[in-house]
Amino acid sequence: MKKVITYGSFDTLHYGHILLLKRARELGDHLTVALSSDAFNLAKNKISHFDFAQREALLKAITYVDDIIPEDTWEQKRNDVTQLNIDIFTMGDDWAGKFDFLGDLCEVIYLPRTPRISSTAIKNIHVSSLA
Ligand code: C2G
Repeated sequence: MKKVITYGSFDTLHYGHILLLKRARELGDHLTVALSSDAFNLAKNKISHFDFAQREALLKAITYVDDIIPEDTWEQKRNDVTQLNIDIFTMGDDWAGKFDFLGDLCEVIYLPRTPRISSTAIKNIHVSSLA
């Protein structure tokens, strides 16, 4: 069984995330998502709109996601890949090159990021414009 892992906050879940998760799952037979904890989001200078439990509940509803673990630190990736017997590490290509150091443990694949959609853009949509 080819195991895939990916990391992120997945705040205000949107189709860019869904496409990423779909493509990640299609790289193998099993996809683990390491979901950023609220504390780690702060370490990334991000305040997520939804807390970990809410973001986790949304991810659990996605057929492409087989397992979810917390992401608490930048440094946990090597241990995760080893402990979970991961074959492929994948991220959107806005991270291209940043995780090549995992290349001795597993395949590292960067997937095309979906343009024009982001959690930040969604959070900036003013309620009035939705009226
Ligand atoms: N993504 C995408 N297209 C978008 C937005 C995001 O493909 N329009 C991808 C990102 O490239 C990332 C994943 O969706 O692979 C999750 O995005 P974020 O939640 O923004 O993750 P990020 O804050 O980049 O956290 O240790 C790694 C970090 O936890 C990554």
